[in-house]
Amino acid sequence: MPYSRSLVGVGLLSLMSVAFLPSCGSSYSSPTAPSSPAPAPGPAADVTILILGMAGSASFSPATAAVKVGQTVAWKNNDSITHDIGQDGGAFSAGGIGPGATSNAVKITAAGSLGYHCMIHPSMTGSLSVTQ
Ligand SMILES: [Cu+2]
Repeated sequence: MPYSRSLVGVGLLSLMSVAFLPSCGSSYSSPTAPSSPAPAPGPAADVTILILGMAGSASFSPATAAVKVGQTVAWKNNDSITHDIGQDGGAFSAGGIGPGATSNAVKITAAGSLGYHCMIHPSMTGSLSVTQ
């Protein structure tokens, strides 16, 4: 006498606690971005030379820049890679200049023709024609 008995419906009433707690992050208080003034660009140099790319003696504009003793010179890198400007004799260095950046202003203290080049790409050459 088969007597099958199906126990159906032992409902496990999982009482899901449906607590709609108001999410406490509803206030969009963006972190107060202190609108700090943009970092002051360094003092503008008297003469700014553009770095155009690795083009030998045409890497800089102007290729020969006229400078007076006591003036400052900076290089603005219009290329897409970093350059590092140094005087041929090591008298000055503008340091590494990232793409789009402008070097620190370098003060020129002696008259004459000062050749410089890129320390990374020595084929990039330029010069300063420094007069009193
Ligand atoms: Cu370079």
